[in-house]
Amino acid sequence: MAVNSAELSQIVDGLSGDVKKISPKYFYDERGSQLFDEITRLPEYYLTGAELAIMRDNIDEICTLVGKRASLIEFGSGSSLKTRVLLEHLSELAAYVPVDISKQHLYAAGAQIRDEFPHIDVQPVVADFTQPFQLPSPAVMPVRNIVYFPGSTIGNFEYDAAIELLRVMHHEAGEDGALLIGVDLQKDPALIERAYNDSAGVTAEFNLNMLRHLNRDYGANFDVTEFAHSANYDQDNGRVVIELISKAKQTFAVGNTEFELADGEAILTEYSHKYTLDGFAAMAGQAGFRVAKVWMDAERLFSVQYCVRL
Ligand code: AVJ
Repeated sequence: MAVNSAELSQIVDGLSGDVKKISPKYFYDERGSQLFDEITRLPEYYLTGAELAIMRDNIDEICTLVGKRASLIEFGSGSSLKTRVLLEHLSELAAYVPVDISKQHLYAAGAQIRDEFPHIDVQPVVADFTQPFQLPSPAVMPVRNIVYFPGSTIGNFEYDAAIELLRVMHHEAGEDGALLIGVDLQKDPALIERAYNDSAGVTAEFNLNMLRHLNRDYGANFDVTEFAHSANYDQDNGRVVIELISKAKQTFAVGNTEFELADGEAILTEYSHKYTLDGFAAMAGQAGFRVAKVWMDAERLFSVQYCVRL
């Protein structure tokens, strides 16, 4: 496979600063996507179960807010159960528009949705959803656009980038549009940390797999056995900090660029932000949204929020 040079320089840049980091997007090769699926089924990973329960328990009210003949625009390729709950219950949907940068992943997921829901007009869009993109024109003219962003994936973005992404959503929602978004909530740090340090070690595998991905597809030479998984909740900043910790002083290369790591030095691979209701509302407000409705599970672990334009 030819190395994508824009991505390669992104990786080298991230490793060249004071704090070494690699974007979480490099978790998701084929094995990484499988491991993430496994994570969503772990007993400690409360997010997926809580969000699915919220969707099921409130689906009638959600459908009433979305209304008839909406176009559902999912940011991400949408192979999840949560999406299926929505598609099963929304009536007279004008179109379902999953948006993802990975064409292969998107088309495979799209074909499966078409199979399961033959009456739905599925219109996949290959695009980097952090930048504005062109929406398709379905046969049925949509009454409104509903942007769907489940999973608390917003948590991967730092404050400014999250607002920027919410602004793209605001733009794609258009005049009478809205945003339906999954948002993980701040809670007992021990509970959060357990979700990212599961006893079966799947999250550790997921984190380490990023190095194998870089070795295979980006000409890196990481010795994976020389790294350890680490995930700590930083309560002051309301985020889980996920890192790969070097077990020794070592060197590695990515393409032609060499790097040094001290014993115990970290490579940051992911932030997973957790929000208060007020904190998320303020952020949404910065992007032109008003939170019109919040649904939560009984334990208030997770939220699904319906945001309309200010
Ligand atoms: C896909 C970004 C929502 O932050 O919980 C899970 C990714 N990383 N375990 C999250 C993840 C480690 C996940 N998101």
